[in-house]
Amino acid sequence: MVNKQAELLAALAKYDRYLICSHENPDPDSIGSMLAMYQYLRRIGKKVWMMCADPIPDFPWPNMSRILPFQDIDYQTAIILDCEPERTGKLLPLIKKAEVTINIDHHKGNPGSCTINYIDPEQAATCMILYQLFKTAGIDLDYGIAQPLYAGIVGDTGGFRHANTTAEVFAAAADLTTCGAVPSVTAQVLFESKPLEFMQFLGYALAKLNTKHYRRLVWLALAEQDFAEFGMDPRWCDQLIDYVRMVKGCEVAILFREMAPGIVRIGFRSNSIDIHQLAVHFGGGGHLLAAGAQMEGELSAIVEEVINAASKLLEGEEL
Ligand SMILES: [Mn+2]
Repeated sequence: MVNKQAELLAALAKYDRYLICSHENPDPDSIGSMLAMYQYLRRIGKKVWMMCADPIPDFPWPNMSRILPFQDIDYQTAIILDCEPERTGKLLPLIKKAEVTINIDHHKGNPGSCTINYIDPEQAATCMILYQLFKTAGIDLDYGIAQPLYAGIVGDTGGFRHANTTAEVFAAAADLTTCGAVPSVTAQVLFESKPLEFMQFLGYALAKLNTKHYRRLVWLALAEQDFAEFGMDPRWCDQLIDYVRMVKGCEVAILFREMAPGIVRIGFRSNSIDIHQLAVHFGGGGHLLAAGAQMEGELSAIVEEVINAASKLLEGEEL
């Protein structure tokens, strides 16, 4: 990866006008990697824009207000972080206008279709890749870089709880804390800042938990109407999967969200079983233990189909 880092650092030094973007429905890793890359490029004297297809959460990290909604700009080089270009939503036509495209990601299955591709599925977060890159670059990691990188790592490891939490992750987190990242504030912002309305909706949703195979398979299915009754936007409820997987004995956790009539987004999580193959089977992708897919049709029919496939997986049968 050392040659790859050198190639990447050379590309970041070479051009003048950069567009930094990430996936739809931004999460702490996508936002953290954008902010850190923004700060790095500004520091080496570049003109930089950050853009996101969807509204961003109100994290109190530096430069958050500089993440722009979609607009046409005149730039040279697109940096796509934490996803492949096809997952950037309505930014894709703008990315296609780039002279050069740089892709930095840790998602398994990213085809690496950009001019320069740095895809490392072994890494817990895109922020881990950037951390290593900036260490190689030998720059001073100030608060403006350390805090968003730390937050991205906390986000993608579920607060250092998921299977991707390695000694390397802790070493990076310790170094970033030395550089100014604040663990207590990060945890509070990411995990303990839920609107009251969300907590009340959570109570309603958790009553709908379903299980099979002696609770080894746990799922939650929410219809568009369920979200509407509580004034919830289903796009911001992906975190419900974390509650599904909390059930004791759960090996496969699945969250079904009806985003719009007939459009169902499915999240898969596991601590030990390759649920990536399940997501791929239904046209999605992601990581070995955290993946997703989107299907069209009637919610109950989709739930039945996916739960049947998950059952087969748990019984060791072919999908
Ligand atoms: Mn990520």
